[in-house]
Amino acid sequence: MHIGPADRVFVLTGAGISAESGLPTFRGPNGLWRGHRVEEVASPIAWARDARLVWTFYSERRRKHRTVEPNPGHHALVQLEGALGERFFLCTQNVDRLHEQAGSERLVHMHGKIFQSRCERECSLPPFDDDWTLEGEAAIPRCPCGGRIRPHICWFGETPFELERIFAELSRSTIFLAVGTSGVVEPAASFVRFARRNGRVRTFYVGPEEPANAASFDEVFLGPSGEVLPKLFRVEQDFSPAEKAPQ
Ligand code: BJW
Repeated sequence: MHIGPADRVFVLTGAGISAESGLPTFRGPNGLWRGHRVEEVASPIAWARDARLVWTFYSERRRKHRTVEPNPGHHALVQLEGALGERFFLCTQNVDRLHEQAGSERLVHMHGKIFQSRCERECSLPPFDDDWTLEGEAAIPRCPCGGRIRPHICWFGETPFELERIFAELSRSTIFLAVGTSGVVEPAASFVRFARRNGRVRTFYVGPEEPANAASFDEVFLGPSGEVLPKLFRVEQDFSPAEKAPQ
């Protein structure tokens, strides 16, 4: 993929980029959790019905997420950010912290972060860092206002985070790259079509199989992102006059 001096790159990542680090995807062969689809444990309805089940799901994941490390796919995006600076933007649907662990900085988590919690009520308590896990018969912690503490995660039916910034970055991008996402969960699945509205954008997908929205991509690179991404980018640098050799 050629990236020129005037290009701005928007990268959307999904669960697939973390698969090679040992985190299961949602809709793959190991996607069910104790027989539940993600929709059944990641929704306000699930929380209202059985908050302990929801916390059991997120507690298991917190324990697992403490042990995983970034893979070459995450590192390739850090290298690209290093080459492009503010012309690079990364939007992840993932709640893991592997992009940060690899060194990504221009990054937003549109579905939240596994190691953050907040009050279930819209009280004055802001989201906070938290690695509490539900053990045995322990009670779910409560906020000073009396509400129960819940994971700071965007569940089905809730509005994703940072959408204003995401759409602003999409509007000015000239390259849209999606990595390891099945293209079925909205609004992320429509970002590629939104990016295409500016007419001059090139769109790419990386993953082992075609996503549901494959028709919206100019090119699909089939393969695991840890193998494809490190070889994918060819960045043309814009040398300023000061850096050119003296005449
Ligand atoms: C590899 C690989 C390797 C494997 N290398 N790749 C229209 C119709 C019907 C319903 C809706 C609709 N519009 C909106 C909705 C509702 C809903 C929705 O989309 N439902 C669909 C399922 C139909 N959306 C919402 O409710 C969202 N909110 C919303 O729309 O608010 C309204 C609004 C919109 C815009 C503005 C204002 C308001 C919220 C969605 C919340 C999603 N939450 C979850 C769980 C919480 C996070 C967590 O606990 O971790 O987020 S669901 C789950 O899916 C998780 C993921 O981030 C998300 C996406 O999954 P992803 O990443 O695509 O994973 P998989 O497993 O599906 O795919 C993995 C891919 O990796 C596969 O393709 C593999 O091939 C690939 N892969 N190995 C590279 N080595």
